[in-house]
Amino acid sequence: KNISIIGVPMDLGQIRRGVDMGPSAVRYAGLSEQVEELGYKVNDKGNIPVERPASSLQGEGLTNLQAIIQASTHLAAVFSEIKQAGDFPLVLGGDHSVSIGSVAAAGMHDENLGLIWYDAHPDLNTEETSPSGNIHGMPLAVSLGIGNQQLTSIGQKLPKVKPENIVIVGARSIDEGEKECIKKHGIKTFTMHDIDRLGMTRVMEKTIEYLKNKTSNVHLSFDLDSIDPQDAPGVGTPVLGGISYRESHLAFEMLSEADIITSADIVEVNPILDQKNQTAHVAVELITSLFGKKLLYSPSPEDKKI
Ligand code: DIR
Ligand code: MN
Ligand code: MN
Ligand code: MN
Repeated sequence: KNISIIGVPMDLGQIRRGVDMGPSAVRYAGLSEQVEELGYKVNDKGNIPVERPASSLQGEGLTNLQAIIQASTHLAAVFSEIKQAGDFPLVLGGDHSVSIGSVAAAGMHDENLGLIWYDAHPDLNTEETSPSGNIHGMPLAVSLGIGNQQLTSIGQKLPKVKPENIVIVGARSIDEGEKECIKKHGIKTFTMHDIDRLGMTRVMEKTIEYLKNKTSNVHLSFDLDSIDPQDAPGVGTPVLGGISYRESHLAFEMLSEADIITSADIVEVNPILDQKNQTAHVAVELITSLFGKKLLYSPSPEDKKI
């Protein structure tokens, strides 16, 4: 019933500065206070140190590779300690490359880890397919054991998650290599088209049903660019036509009712690109829904797995 927060002030997985201030922005929006209000004990473990290389060699393969390996290895160790203590790890990015470390650690504690990738992008690129060389476009591939070997062997050498235990929700900007990867590995993907057609209720029912019986731990990797830029403008790579704030509330409330999520990342919040910290506020609001906040009666954490 305890939530442990770890900040990862890392902006090395992409080129826009400011996302390293994501952990501060989300804390300032009241994360601990709001989660405590629901009855949880919150333990904020502060930030992981992130070394910034003197020069980031953009255009030379994987940008900032060594620094990202270092931070990810550190994050995986802290995440793992939290899991061992039986607590819920909540990681504050940073760009989405931080999920390399969290999924690596979550996967060490469960060979049948489930993973929900709530994002405008599937993040399934490799050095070969990436249009940018930015590692934040690769963490889901890395978690599957695909791509740079130094990245895929963080934590342990095995893939951290099986393709049949992954669900992508909200995708609408998908590179050619990523399309092939989704097809090749049969990764369950609900694009914006599916959300439009089926509605978020059906999409989440299907997601929960797909994961519930074959996994016991499910990690939620929540990239704020999944949300429509009108509701969440403070992100480095906004994509029009996203999931609305209301749809996301519904989605996270349904995940809470199903009681399947056992760890999460909140990534890509960039306060420099934001309007009055709106994106961090949206992140905090949605996370409280994930932890059981209801408009009328919220269940006590004692009644829940997490
Ligand atoms: C793009 C952008 N697919 C890339 N990826 C982003 O650079 O690989 N992921 N923004 O969140
Ligand atoms: Mn992402
Ligand atoms: Mn994204
Ligand atoms: Mn709500």
